[in-house]
Amino acid sequence: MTDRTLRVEGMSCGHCKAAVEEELGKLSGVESSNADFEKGTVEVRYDEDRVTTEDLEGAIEEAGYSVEA
Ligand SMILES: [Cu+2]
Repeated sequence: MTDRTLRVEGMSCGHCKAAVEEELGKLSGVESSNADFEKGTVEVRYDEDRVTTEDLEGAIEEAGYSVEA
C-alpha cells in the first residue's frame, strides 16, 4: 500500500470532504481516504499496482475539485 497526500483546491465544508472521499472510494484499489477541507489536502492509501496518481486526480476532478501539482 502507498500513502500519498494530495493538495486539493476548492473544498470548503464537510460536504466537499465527503464528495472527494466518496469519489476516491469508487476506485477499486483505494483502501482509504481522508480529506481535510481546512488544510486543502486529502490523504489516500491505495494499491500502486491498481491505481495511478492520474486515477486519483481524475476522481477528485470528477467530484468537482482540482488537484494542485
Ligand atoms: Cu463544501
